[in-house]
Parts: sequence; structure tokens; C-alpha cells
Amino acid sequence: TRMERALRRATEHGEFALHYQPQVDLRSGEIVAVEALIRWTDPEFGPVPPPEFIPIAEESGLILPIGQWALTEACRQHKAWVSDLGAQITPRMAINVSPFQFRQRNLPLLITSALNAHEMAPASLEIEITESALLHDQDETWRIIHTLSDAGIRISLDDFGTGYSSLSYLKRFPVDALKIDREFVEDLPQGKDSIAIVRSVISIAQHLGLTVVAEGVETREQMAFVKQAGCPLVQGYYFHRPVEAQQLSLLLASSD
Ligand code: G
Ligand code: G
Ligand code: MN
Ligand code: NA
Repeated sequence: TRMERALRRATEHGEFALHYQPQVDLRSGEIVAVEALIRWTDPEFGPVPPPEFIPIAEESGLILPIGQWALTEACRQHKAWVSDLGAQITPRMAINVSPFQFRQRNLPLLITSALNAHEMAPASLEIEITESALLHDQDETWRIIHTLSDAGIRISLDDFGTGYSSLSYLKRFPVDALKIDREFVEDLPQGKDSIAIVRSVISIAQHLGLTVVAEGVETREQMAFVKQAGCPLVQGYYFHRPVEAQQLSLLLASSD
């Protein structure tokens, strides 16, 4: 298709960018992590949202070079922030890793090589995976995630509660964080089902000793609800939209 050809060209020419959305600690107000979110503006199609091009990248196999680019770029940027602002205020870097990337048996090596090349501590990197990544090829995925976790890299479960959730994943996989999907947060503070689900996920996280992030918090009421329910971290437009690296530097420097 034309979109696939454009995506291939963009991959060869490096036409992507990363934006960064802060995760805020509700107690301290500090930006403790940022999620790297890929952006693509094609000369012909204009800006293409990730939900439109990531599936095409996955079907075509381009997700592998694109994912590698995102990993390297995120590590490069993390190192630049450490140099400019100091390690103290530089947040952890979270990147989205597609289920397809877990089919690369050398994924742990690719990730640790990127860390080493940028003198980045493993605990400064967080891999966001969706539950669908855990469905495919269980044994191999299990091995990869354990290797990453053993290396000190953090693992978070993205879009938690959607898709084919199974709480048994939490027993089998070394997960550090749950990200409550925006689908539930957007119904707060009224929706009865979402209230129950959000409270339950926070409770599960607390009992398992995991951290938890409420995604898609857009209003003060939603922020107050999740805070009151014991959620330590929030990501959403109420605090910050995804921003360019330069803008994030300013945010970090001013919050210092
Ligand atoms: O801002 P937002 O439209 O960026 O992101 C939409 C979706 O695209 C999210 O579900 C996110 O997980 C996914 N996404 C964003 N950046 C990346 C990336 O670098 N790699 C992968 N695999 N998915 C990404
Ligand atoms: O699926 P994943 O969680 O990786 O993707 C995060 C997506 O959510 C990105 O597209 C990001 O731009 C979007 N996002 C982040 N915060 C908000 C928010 O407060 N409201 C809405 N509507 N979208 C958000
Ligand atoms: Mn994510
Ligand atoms: Na999500």
C-alpha cells in the first residue's frame, strides 16, 4: 500500500521523532518518568497518528527497525538530559515495545547494548508491554522478560485491564508497574464500574508490591480520585501532554 511505502521510506530516512509525556508523582509533584511516544509526519499524508501506522509497521515487519530507532533515540535523549541537567532530576525513560519485537530472540542484547552505548543505568529504562505481548509464544516471551528484569530493567504492563487480561500474568512475569488504561480513568469520578476497576487495580498493585500509574488523567476530579484511592503516579493531560525533548528540559529545569 501507499502508506506502507511511505513508512518504509520514513524508516530509511529517519523521519520519526519522539515526544515525551511526564509521569508525575502525586506526593512530591516530581516528574519521575517520561513515556516516549513516536511521531511521524509524512510529506504526503501529513502527521499520521501511531494507532494508524503502528499496525502497518507490525504487519510489514518495519516495527523492528522502527522500534530499534525509538530505543536508540530514547537512550540518546536520556543521556543528553543527564549531561545537561544532571542525573538527579532526569526522569526514568519508558518506551513502548510491540509484541512483535518480542519475537526477536536477541531483544535483551539489543536493549542492553543501547543502555551501554549511552552509559544508562538499567533501572532508568522501563519497557511498556501490553498483555497481548504475553499471549504470544509464552515461553520465549517469558525468557526475554526475565532476562530484561534480571538485568535491572523495569517492566510495566500497559493498557492494564483491557484486552485478554489474566491476573496469572502477574504471578508469572516479573512486573514492576501496572498502567491503568485511560478507558477506566475517563469515567471517573462517576462511573460505578470504572470506580470498582480502578480501586481494584490499585489494590492488587499495593498487595503485590507494584507501582501503578493512572493514565489519561484529564481533570482535577480524576486526579483527586486516583490520589485518594492510593495511586502514586499519574500520566495525563491534566498535568502534561506529550512534549518535545526541548520543552521537557525546560519543565525539568523549572521544577528543580
Ligand atoms: O500519543 P499516542 O497517540 O502516541 O500513542 C498511541 C499508541 O501508540 C499507544 O498505544 C502507544 O503505545 C503506541 N506507541 C507510541 N509510540 C510507540 C513506539 O515507539 N513503539 C510502539 N510499539 N508503540 C508506540
Ligand atoms: O496506549 P499507550 O498508553 O501506550 O498510549 C498512550 C496514549 O495516550 C498516547 O496516545 C497519549 O498521547 C495518550 N494520552 C496521554 N494522556 C492522555 C490524556 O490525558 N487524555 C487522552 N485523551 N489521551 C492521552
Ligand atoms: Mn504506553
Ligand atoms: Na495505555
